[in-house]
Formats: sequence, C-alpha cells, structure tokens
Amino acid sequence: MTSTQNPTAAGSGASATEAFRASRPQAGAAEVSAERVSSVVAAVLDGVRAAIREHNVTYPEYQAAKQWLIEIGEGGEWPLFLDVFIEHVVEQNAAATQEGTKGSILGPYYLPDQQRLPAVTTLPMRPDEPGVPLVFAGQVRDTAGRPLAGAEVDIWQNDAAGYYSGFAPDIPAGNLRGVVVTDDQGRFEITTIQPVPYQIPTDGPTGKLIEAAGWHPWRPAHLHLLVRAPGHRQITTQLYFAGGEWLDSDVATATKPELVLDPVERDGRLRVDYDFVLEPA
Ligand code: MBD
Ligand code: FE
Repeated sequence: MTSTQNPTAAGSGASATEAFRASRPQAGAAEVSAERVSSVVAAVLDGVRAAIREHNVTYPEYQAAKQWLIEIGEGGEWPLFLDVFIEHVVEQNAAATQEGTKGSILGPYYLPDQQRLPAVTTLPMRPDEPGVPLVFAGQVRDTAGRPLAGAEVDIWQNDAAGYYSGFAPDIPAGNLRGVVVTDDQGRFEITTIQPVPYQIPTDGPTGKLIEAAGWHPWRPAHLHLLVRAPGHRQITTQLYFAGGEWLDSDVATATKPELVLDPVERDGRLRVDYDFVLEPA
C-alpha cells in the first residue's frame, strides 16, 4: 500500500464541500414559492423549538450547539453531516414515485466526469491495489424488460483502507471510479475489489457528535451507482453485501433489502450478478 498519511476529516470535508459546489445543484431553487419556504422552514424551526422545550435545553447547551454548528461549516462537513443524517428521508420521498431498481442516497463522495469504460472492464486501480477481487456483472433494462444498450453505470467505491479517491491524500485521481457503458445487450461486467465498511471521520465535528451521543460511526460496505440511459429516469443507488458488518445499523439509514448482494466464490474471486431496471423519464 502506498498510502502512509491518514486522511483528516477537515481534508475530506473541504473536498466534499468543493465537490458539492462544483455540481451546481442550486439550479431550480428560484422556482420555490414564499409559501413553500415558509411552511417547510417554519416546520423545521418548530421541531427544533419543540426539542428545546421537551428536553429543557440550557444556555450552556445552546452555546455548545452554536459552537458545533460553526465547526461543521468551518470543517466543510455540511455535506457529510446532512447526507448521513438527513438525505435518506429525501430519498424516501423520491422513492415514492420511482419504479424499477430501488434507490439509495448519493452521499458526499460522488465525482462527475470519470473515465468512460467498455462493458467488460476493470475499474481504474493501483497496480498493488489491496483488497478482495470482485466481479460485478449484470444487465440494464427498461421497465418493459428491453435491454438498454449504451446505458451508463457510473460507479464509485472506497478502497480496502476505507477511503475514496478525491477525498483522501495519496490516492490517484479516479481510483475505483468509472462510467461503464453497457454493450448491445445492455450488459456489463466490472472487475473491482470488495468495498469495506466506511467509518465517519472521528476527528471532525460529525464524528465528535456521534461519539458524544454514544452512537457508532459506521456504514456497511457498499458500491455507489448512478445508472442512466437517454429517455429514462436516472437511478441513484447503493449495493451492499449479505452478512456484512453494520448492514442492520447503517449510521446513514440507507440500506434496503432489495439492494443486498450475495457474491459467490468462483475461480478464487467473488462474483455477483445484479440487474438494473430504469423507468421512462
Ligand atoms: C459515505 O461513504 C457515504 O456513502 C455516505 C452516504 C455518507 C458518508 C460516507
Ligand atoms: Fe459511500
């Protein structure tokens, strides 16, 4: 392994904040009416006020909370904190109108514009990339069962040390990321390594909060995916591994039973098949 330096929370937080800004997700916000802003924001504030009353929050606690909020911003951890504790509820709302493959949260570590790769491929990785080899194969179809040729399986994952390229030092850009294009049968076969459980950085404000509350900071091992094809609704999802640690207690509350893979050993590697189904846009 080439990595000697431990990534810091501040480092990955700043990168996640920068990646979020670069994605320009605010486009469309101008359409929101004053009525909508008022009703949603009033409900959020009412919830906070109710918690303060119910738990008789004191001045020292209030000031500590203010300090913590300042640190979340300074450490660039708003994407991390929000995606871990809030995004799954927004995803639940989106899922109510979505057919086909189940979705899950995007999380803070997606990077667009990665290398385009052929249908049968190996994800970009270091020559000495540690980890258990995994072959992840399948087909992309529409809700009528027709194969989607030229669909894009945009995949990213952590390495055997638990870190994502672009959000930790000493990992080459694009490592364990890629946009795999399906063949004329809508098929793909991706050779990679097994991802490992992800620990929320314990040295930043999100980690400090989790520790102060006595919670655990772990997500189960997962592959992240965006699957898209022209004329179809893009799916944002994650795939997990049967029997894996933290599967039933994901700190980000983002697992679903339909998204659990169960790889089998074949020729000394793990292999698993999983098909994606996209609905019309
Ligand atoms: C992750 O790797 C992740 O997927 C989410 C949702 C939050 C924090 C880290
Ligand atoms: Fe992740």
